[in-house]
Amino acid sequence: MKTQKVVTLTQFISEQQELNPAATGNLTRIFQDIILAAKIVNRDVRKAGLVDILGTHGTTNIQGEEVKKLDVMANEEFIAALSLGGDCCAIISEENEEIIRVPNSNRASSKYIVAMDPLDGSSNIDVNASIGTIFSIFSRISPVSTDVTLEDCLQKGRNQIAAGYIIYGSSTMLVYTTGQGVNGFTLDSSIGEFCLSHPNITIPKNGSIYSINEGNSIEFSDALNTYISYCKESDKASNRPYSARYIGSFIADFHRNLLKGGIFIYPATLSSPNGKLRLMYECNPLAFIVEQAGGKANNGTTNIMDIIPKQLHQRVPLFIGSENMVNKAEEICSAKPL
Ligand code: P6P
Repeated sequence: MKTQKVVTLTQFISEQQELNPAATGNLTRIFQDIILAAKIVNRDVRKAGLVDILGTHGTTNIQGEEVKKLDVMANEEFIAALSLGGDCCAIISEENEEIIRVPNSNRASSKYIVAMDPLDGSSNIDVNASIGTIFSIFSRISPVSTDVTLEDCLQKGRNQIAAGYIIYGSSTMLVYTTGQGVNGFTLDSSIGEFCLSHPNITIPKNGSIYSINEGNSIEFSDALNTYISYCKESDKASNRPYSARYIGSFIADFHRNLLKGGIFIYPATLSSPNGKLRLMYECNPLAFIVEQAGGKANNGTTNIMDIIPKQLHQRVPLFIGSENMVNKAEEICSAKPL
């Protein structure tokens, strides 16, 4: 019987590094830091169901250790791994208001900045729905011998060197791009390795899934409600009516649509005119991934990765997924009212 060659994420990244003559190994080491933290967070997320046995957050467990909220724990694990690795000079995290400048990182190799949402969708943990970590990596602009500046951090998505996410679902997967396509790796806990399971992921140009919280439709623009009605019309030639799928965990909705085709929308609403999702560490990284997979991401009119950030935790409206579906949504949403 022909044995399938297992390619681990570590091997895959090393091979990618060898193909790039300019590579110095720093990015490879950053990925190793991320992989380590991902395995630790995965271990603790998998125990979340035992919280009544292990104690709820804010208490101490049977070992007398403080039980932390999982998103706090995840944040601490990724910051620790990236700080100890020595190749990251600064971290932007959804859990931290200010830039986390990594001390002693003025070494020549510490040129990378990581923006992350350490555990997105954490409110879904109690109901055992999939959650995820999202990360974006780019190079600092200022010289390594100086302190990292806000300008180093407020770079548009086009400047990303790499982006990825870990989804803690029925299996744990890490999906990433460095601009050479998108590849997915599934954690084999029996050997403690992420193994290549989804090579060269591409998103179908068309899909039949739309993902939006229609509970907020009273606050949507008339044009967006027109698009939602379009999704519900019967037209076999365009696979309509589409199926509504909305888990309330961005990573889970995005990952399903990436593999099957579809559109995810978190739009501007009357109470949240900039939507809910964050540009730097939710929208930009997944826009990079979806575009590398042949899809599209905009704020309704402008490509997400062309938006110049003004604040670290800036929110933007988001339309992301199959190219033709995002284009159709843009066409209907930007049509002049009759
Ligand atoms: P709503 C989770 O809290 C999150 O940040 C995303 O993961 C998810 O897509 C969105 O919020 C859900 O928001 O307003 O529909 O509950």
